[in-house]
Amino acid sequence: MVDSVKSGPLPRYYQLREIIRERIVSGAWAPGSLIPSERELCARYGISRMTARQSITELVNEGLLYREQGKGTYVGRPKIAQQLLRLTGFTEDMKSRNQRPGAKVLVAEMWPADDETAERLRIRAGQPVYRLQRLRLADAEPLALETSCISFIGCERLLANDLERNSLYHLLETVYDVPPLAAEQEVEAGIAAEEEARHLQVAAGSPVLRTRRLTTTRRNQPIEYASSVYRGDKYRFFTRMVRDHR
Ligand code: 16G
Repeated sequence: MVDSVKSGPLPRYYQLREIIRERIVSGAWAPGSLIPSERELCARYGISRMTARQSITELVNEGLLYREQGKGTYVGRPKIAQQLLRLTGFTEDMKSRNQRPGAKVLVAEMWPADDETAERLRIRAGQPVYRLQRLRLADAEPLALETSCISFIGCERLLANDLERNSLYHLLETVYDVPPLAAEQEVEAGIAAEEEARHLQVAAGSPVLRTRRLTTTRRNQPIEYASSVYRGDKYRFFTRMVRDHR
């Protein structure tokens, strides 16, 4: 392991950056731990403050480190990658990561669909849909706020289900015979509004990822239109693309 910064063809900031990266990747510096201050790094490696700052800034930009005002610089936690290859629900995603899925129901009601929801679900505006808003947790930590509008004949029976302890997708599949089979999803960047921030336990204005998902069942029939807000510091979306043969 290289542990000193030398003069030579490699810029000093680059050498220090790679030393720090190695500490993180090898696990010597654990996620969430405080790293040495710029001053300590300068003394330890005989480099200037500017050089130390540049190395840290680059790793902050990569997401490997994060700064906390007035406290210092910490090792980042790896983000949760939601794959966009198979249609899965939150419970399934968390179980496959060996994390404990959780939900807090904020709203569960029959709600007259607004124009956008009605259009996506191919129903008339004002027609009642089952509307569920949940705070989703992984190992008791808040990760996302999800609002799902569900529409199928008899969807009001969902009012009797406990959606804190049950997976919505599992119920749709096993109890209601409207299995989620496919979905279209879009993701965009945003910032947390005050109430969203309060639920997600981040500062208002923090970066979030906003998603919209239209889920269909057999015969391409729409059953769910969901809009969700994911913590930008916890989530990334992952997809895989293959180029057409031409
Ligand atoms: C996912 C879906 C959400 C769905 C939920 C079901 C997105 C953007 N959202 O989080 O639409 O309602 O899973 O989860 O991915 P459950 O089966 O655990 O209740």
